[in-house]
Amino acid sequence: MSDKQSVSVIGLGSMGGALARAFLDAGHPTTVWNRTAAKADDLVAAGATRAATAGDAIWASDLVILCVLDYEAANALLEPNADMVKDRVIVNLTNGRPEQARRTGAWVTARGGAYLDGGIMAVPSMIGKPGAFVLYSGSGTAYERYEAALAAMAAPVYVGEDAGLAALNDLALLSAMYGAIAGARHATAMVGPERAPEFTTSLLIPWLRAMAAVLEPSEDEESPLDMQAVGLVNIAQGSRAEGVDDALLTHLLTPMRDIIAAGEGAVLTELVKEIR
Ligand code: FVH
Repeated sequence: MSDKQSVSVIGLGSMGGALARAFLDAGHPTTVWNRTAAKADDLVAAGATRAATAGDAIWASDLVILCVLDYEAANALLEPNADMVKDRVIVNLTNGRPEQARRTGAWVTARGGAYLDGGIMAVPSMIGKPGAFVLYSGSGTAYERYEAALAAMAAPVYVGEDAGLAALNDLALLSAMYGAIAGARHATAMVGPERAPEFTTSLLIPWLRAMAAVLEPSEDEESPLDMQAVGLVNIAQGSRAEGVDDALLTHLLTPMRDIIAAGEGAVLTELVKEIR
């Protein structure tokens, strides 16, 4: 008999499978269910209990983790099982928008359950390891009760009672990630495929790590916008010279122009004309 809380994991894709494995590894009695049943086989061989239906999985544990493709799938799994949700803590780690989280949260709460929405800030191979974290929002009482169990997956970070807050923060962080990755891909395209691997390891990764520090709020203006505009134009023109599309950068000139229009607009307007 384990003294760890029982948990059910519904959805055993790349991420859900990793989450279920982390609970098993941490010693939690774990019940699993997936639409395509075969995806549960390895977990069952490792000690998980297979539920015959999603409803059985919800019924099996007080703590229920839901991790499927989208909210349409998540809601379609919950709604036919409305009677099972009472007294359960539903932790929905499916990616979605704040209003979707609030709607599903209200639905669960209206049926006597507690709801936590989550945003997983990790890829499956990071689950159960340092560096991974999951944002949670919704019932503070449920969060406090299950915080230790949730830590089996990744470091838990609670962002507030409004169920939509985890999704909001998740989408904002993902936006930063996609912007950074797009910029990094642009950079490797500029140096070309031959130099890209060495460039990535010895220059790009250390540079991005170091530059994360400039995101810290600061009163100092070390890098005036006008100077940055000149730099951006040079990057865009340098990209073109290497045969790399510059659209990723030129669209940044428009908000920059708007921001400095009052003071140093004249210089920037000329630069923007030059690049367009
Ligand atoms: N993998 C990642 O890198 C990211 C990291 C951050 C968080 N995301 C989100 O996690 C959710 C699940 O993603 P996933 O990686 O597990 O995705 P898949 O491997 O494609 O598995 C999808 C699971 O969803 C099940 N499913 C889809 N539609 C339905 C449905 N109508 N009814 C029941 N289940 C459904 C699917 O079942 P099956 O195809 O195996 O039968 C998988 O279990 C997602 O929100 C990411 O944004 C992952």
